Amino acid sequence: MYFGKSKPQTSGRVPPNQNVTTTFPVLHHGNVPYYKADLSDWNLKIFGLVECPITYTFEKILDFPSVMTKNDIHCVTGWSKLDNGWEGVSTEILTKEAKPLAEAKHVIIHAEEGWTTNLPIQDFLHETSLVAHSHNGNSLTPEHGYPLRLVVPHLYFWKSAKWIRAIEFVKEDKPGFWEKNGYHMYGNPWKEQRFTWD
Ligand SMILES: Nc1nc2c(c(=O)[nH]1)N[C@H]1C(S)=C(S)[C@@H](COP(=O)(O)O)O[C@H]1N2
Ligand SMILES: [Mo]
Repeated sequence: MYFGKSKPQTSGRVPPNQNVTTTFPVLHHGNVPYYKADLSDWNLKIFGLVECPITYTFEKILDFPSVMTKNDIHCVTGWSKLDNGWEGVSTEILTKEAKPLAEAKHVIIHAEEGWTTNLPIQDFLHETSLVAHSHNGNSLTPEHGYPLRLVVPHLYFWKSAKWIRAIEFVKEDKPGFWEKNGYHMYGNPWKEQRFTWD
């Protein structure tokens, strides 16, 4: 039972100054990459402060135990999209074989065209963080990050890099593409950490 609230399913789920959309907007800087059908021109490198740097093919990514999650995403430009179903690999499982060193405190995600974003290691390895190859039961479309994107639902969605190609473990935090352009180094949507000065 609920008492006159028109949207009980969204109450408490939408961060301040966000509007729920049922569409899936496409947002990025740069060009959408296209790959060969067999993805032989794609790989994912894990490097930096790790004991065993490693490069994975897409086939190998699919060999990892798969996770399915459902979550809400919040874009810094003001839209939120609820109940996204993702399938992929947990970030912790993905990077375990590389053995991140104790000095590693931050992660830089490298995407196509040199686009980067930064986040603390505990947010990258958070239990709800994953690299996803599917959204709502379908393979990612090129516009939404095919073949693999990061999904970190507890931070603003710009941290969820599309077209990821490398994960770098580092000691010091370093601003990525949007962060150099004034976006917040952390990006907690519940605290409205949109810009550096927030
Ligand atoms: N490689 C890359 N990933 C990116 C971006 C980008 O410019 N390049 N933009 C981010 C931003 S600002 C948002 S809101 C989301 C949008 O994801 P979508 O286009 O799948 O909705 O992707 C994020 N990931
Ligand atoms: Mo965004």
